Formats: sequence, C-alpha cells, structure tokens
Amino acid sequence: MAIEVSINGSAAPGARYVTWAPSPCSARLQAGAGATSPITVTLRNKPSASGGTVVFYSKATAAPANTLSLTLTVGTPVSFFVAGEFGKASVSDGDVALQILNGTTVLSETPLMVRIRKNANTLTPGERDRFVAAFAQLNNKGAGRFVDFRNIHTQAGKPEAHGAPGFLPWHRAFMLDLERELQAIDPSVALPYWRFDQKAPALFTLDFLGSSNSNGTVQFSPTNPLQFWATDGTPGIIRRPLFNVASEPAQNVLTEAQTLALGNKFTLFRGMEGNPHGFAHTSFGGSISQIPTAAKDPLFFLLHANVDRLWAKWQKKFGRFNTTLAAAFDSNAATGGNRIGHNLSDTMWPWNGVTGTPRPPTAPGGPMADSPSARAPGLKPKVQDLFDYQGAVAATSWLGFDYDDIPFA
Ligand SMILES: [Cu+2]
Repeated sequence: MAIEVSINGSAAPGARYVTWAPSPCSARLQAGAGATSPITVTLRNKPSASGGTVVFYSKATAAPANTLSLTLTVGTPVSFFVAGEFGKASVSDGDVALQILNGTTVLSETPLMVRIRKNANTLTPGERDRFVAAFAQLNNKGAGRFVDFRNIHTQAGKPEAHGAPGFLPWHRAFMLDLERELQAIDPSVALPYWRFDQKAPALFTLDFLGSSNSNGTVQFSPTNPLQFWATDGTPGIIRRPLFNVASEPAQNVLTEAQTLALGNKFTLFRGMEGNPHGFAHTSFGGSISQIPTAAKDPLFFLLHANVDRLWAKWQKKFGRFNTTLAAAFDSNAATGGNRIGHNLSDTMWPWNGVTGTPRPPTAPGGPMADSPSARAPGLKPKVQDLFDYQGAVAATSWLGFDYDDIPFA
C-alpha cells in the first residue's frame, strides 16, 4: 500500500519545512496492489535520538499530540496538521521523519525539517557553516544577487523603511526576502539572529561573521567563504566594534526586558528603532553604522533578525498580531495618514516596483521572493501582510518562519 503525503499543500520535497505553527497536510491512500480500504493508520515521529520533533493535530485548533490516528480510503486525501514541537527544532535538513503505520507496518516515511531562526551564538558548527556558505554564494564575490539587498537599504530606501511606523513591517519583509534567497541556495538555512543585548562570543569569530583587526578590517579563517565578500567593487568588510565582542553586549542597548517594557501600544514600542536598534548599529564604526552602507555587512541581517524577533516577542506578549487592533500599529495608518509605504494598506517599495516621487527613483531586486512552503506575503506585500507571521489570525498569512524562543501564539 502506498500513501502520498502532502506538506503545506504540496507533495513536493521543497515544501517539507515546518515551524511552530500548524502546517496543513494531507495523506492519501493510493490505489494499487494491496490497497484495502478503509484502513486505520497512525502518524508518528520516527524514533530518533537527535534532530527535530513534530507534533500532530487533527484540526489546527485541536490539541497537539505525539501521534495521530486517521482513517484512509483509497483516493481521498485526509487532512491533518503538523508543527514543530516547541523547543525541538531541527539541526539539519530532513532530520525529522514522519512515519505512517498500519499496525506495526511502516507504510510511508516523509522527511521533514523544523526550520527555525535561532540565536546565532548557539548554532552548531554545521548550521553555522551552511548559513555562511549560502550567504557567501548569494554575494558570489560581489557578482551575485546580494547586490540588490545592498542597494535597497540606501538613502533612497530611508524614507520607505525608517523613521515611521512601517519600520518594523518593512524590515520583516526585507529579512524574509533575503532568507528565502538563502533557502533557494540551501533550504536548510534559517536566518540566525544576533541577540545584541547579550555577549555573542561565538558570532564574532574567524569561522562565522569574522573578527575585526585594529583597522576594522574583518578577518576570516581560510575555510570561511565570507573571506571573498565584496560590495560596490571593493573586497572585504569594515567593522570596528566599540565594545568587547567576546564579553559584552552591544553598547548601551536596552535589554530585551526593557525593550518589551516600552509599552503595550505599537506607537510606544516602535521607539525601539532608536534604542536598541539604532544603538546596536552604532556600536560599531564602519559600514553598519549608517543607513546607506549598513547592508554591505552581513551582520546587518543578523542584527535585524533580532529587531524582528523583538517585535515578534512583543506581539506575542500583548496579542498584537491582528491589524484590526488599534494598538497593533500606528493610529494614523488605517486612514492613510502616514507617509506612503507606512499605512496598513500601502504596498511596500521596492517589491511593488513603484518608482518616481514620492517613491524612490529605482526599485532594485524585483518582487518578494516566493517560497515553496509558504504562500504569504505575496509578491508585492502590503504593510498589513507582515503582522500575522505565524498565521495565528488567518492560516493563509503564515510567512514560514519562527524564532527558537517564541512559541506559536
Ligand atoms: Cu537597522
């Protein structure tokens, strides 16, 4: 008996990536030799000592369980849901196997990954090396697709993405776009975050994001492909830390607890664009300290993954995933009172391709990268499409990422 398993609405291997949010799945008993119908089957994790773990739900709103019983009849897909068990993320691609058993007979085995954004300081050497390799390949010694990301975050992008309420949703889209490009190179990669309010001695090393010499030139080990990093025709990265990267957090940044205590309304919380966000940037000399050049340094993306994580944590703490709640965003945004690009129903530059005043003169990079597992936020996302990243308000809003320390809402 053969069973076809679909994950995230697709039987393709590229869709077999889950997070803490329940992913829609189905199992279909196929016609053929030995197929008796109906049969009762059990879904479970293949017993394994390491790697990720998934849990099962009959409905997205049901309680998760370690196993699930389904009755299958030939030809008819039966739906169920799968999520990573919180705290049990994968460490490599396909390190979870979803088994379907009839009695003790294994009818099918589907490899899965619980793909989660993790604290960069805690990555395994394998996770670190795959991330660094994908990032280096995206840049391709300055000749790759990364040039668009570098060019988006410039003076032209400043009013589109900074100093106004859209700062957090815009940067969430920017991170997701880059992460999906990395995943097109290596689907096992998730964007790690630099928790800048803690020391991160494993991050500023020769094998990871590099170690700055006294001139601020970032040094890498001979095996680190980031040694070939180049932007704007110039090799290398200039980054001069103004703090001790081995033993200290970034300079004078608010702690996570202080950031979450900025207030329960978005208008208060978005003050974090100054501190800790701005302070984390200016904890260095070099390109990362200024908007037009910040995205030249790969560290930018780990810094902003943490900014995004802080917003996600704040959303979870105060229940701010639904844009119909006034406190979830800026009060002027629903009525179009903000600058274009900072209202809930505005599309965001550059993914919308719109150029000319009041938008910037160019729109580098084209539309938002698609994902084989998640359909949202679409090719031309609106500000409002970036709030419900876990699909907790509407399952179709799921953006396909999660953080290691923020459970499903
Ligand atoms: Cu920033």
